[in-house]
Amino acid sequence: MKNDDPIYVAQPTMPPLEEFIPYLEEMWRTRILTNGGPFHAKFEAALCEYLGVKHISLFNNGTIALLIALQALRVTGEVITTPYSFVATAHSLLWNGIKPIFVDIDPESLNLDPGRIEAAISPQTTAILPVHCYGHMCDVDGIRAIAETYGLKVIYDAAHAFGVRTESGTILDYGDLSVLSFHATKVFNTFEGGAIVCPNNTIKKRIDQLKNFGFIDEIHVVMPGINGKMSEFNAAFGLLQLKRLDAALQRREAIDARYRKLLQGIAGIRCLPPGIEATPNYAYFPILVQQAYPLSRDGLYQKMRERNVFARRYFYPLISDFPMYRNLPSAAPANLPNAGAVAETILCLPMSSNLSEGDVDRVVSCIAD
Ligand code: T4K
Repeated sequence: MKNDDPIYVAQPTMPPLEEFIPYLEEMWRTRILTNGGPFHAKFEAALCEYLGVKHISLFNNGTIALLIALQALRVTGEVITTPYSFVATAHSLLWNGIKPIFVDIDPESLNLDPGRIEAAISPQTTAILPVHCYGHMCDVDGIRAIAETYGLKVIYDAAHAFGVRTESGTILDYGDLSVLSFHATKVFNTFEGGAIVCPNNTIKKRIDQLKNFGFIDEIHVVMPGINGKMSEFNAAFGLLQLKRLDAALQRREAIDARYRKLLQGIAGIRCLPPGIEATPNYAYFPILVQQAYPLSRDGLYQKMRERNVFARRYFYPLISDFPMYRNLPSAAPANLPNAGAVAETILCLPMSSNLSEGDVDRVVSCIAD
């Protein structure tokens, strides 16, 4: 990379083009392009094995997967969720005619604070939709305890959490369902894509029907489904991507370590502490720009842009500040002080397996000089 080439917050990991050609040739030969073809079946099986889960249903993106996860569990009424996420999290509720109830985050983990959930539960509450933000594990035990007490479903938005593991196994086993995103900007990408991790075959079957218009065979439609299918192109690409994933994750770990080392001691810059998960995925590298730093967060963001380094303010504004949410009582800033404070100071630095040490040094020099 030339010294002044742009550095973006994310950049997809991709295999050498020539390795994908045989997969394309196979698709040209069979002319099976979608609707659950051979690459789709192989990719589902390979993902189950890689992630250590029993059942998975592939999707065309993470947002449709979220919509269908809520449909699959027949979630209605009110759902407790975090304001500190990508807007798709709450949009999936509105698209299902569900009222989001925003609950504040824990200031350290930046995930939904279980200690505040109980006060937000009403007779209409049917589920909790937490996010493993930046791939950092939620307080899954705290959330489970509340869900069990009140008989609520739990759907984890695990869009950032591909490959994250606890001491005992995958993070994707918590809750009733977990939803993944394979968008280009994610740790693992299939261009666009997503998935729902399901605990058993019964729910997987329902999900598979919901994403295929509600068909159960050629002539019977039993529910108002949607088109959420992943194409053969995306599935084949995913299959190939899995081969290099471990190397990409190792690279991310090294970049994370370099950032932490170089940013240490810069007054007013705070790195987020590592999460509680045993195997992180280093999906993002967020910093908090605090008062002791000579520039505001937005000042630093601008300065970096001028040097062709494109950090991003994930997640500012809060979801609860967008027009379709801000009139909800739970969206009031006074209800969400931790999320509000973090949204004002957060900056996600470039993070991808393609970054060189020189790139990381260039990013840090924008902050340090
Ligand atoms: N839940 C959560 C918690 C999520 O974070 C997301 C998505 C979802 C649900 C929904 O999943 P999907 O339906 O997307 O599968 C990006 C992504 O579009 C979005 O997937 C992601 N979260 C969100 C956090 O970030 P933008 O609008 O910031 O992306 P964009 O296009 O500005 O890309 C950022 C940078 O990445 C670009 O400046 C350059 C680089 N880039 C991007 C693309 C698309 C590339 O190098 N190549 C590319 O193809 O939303």
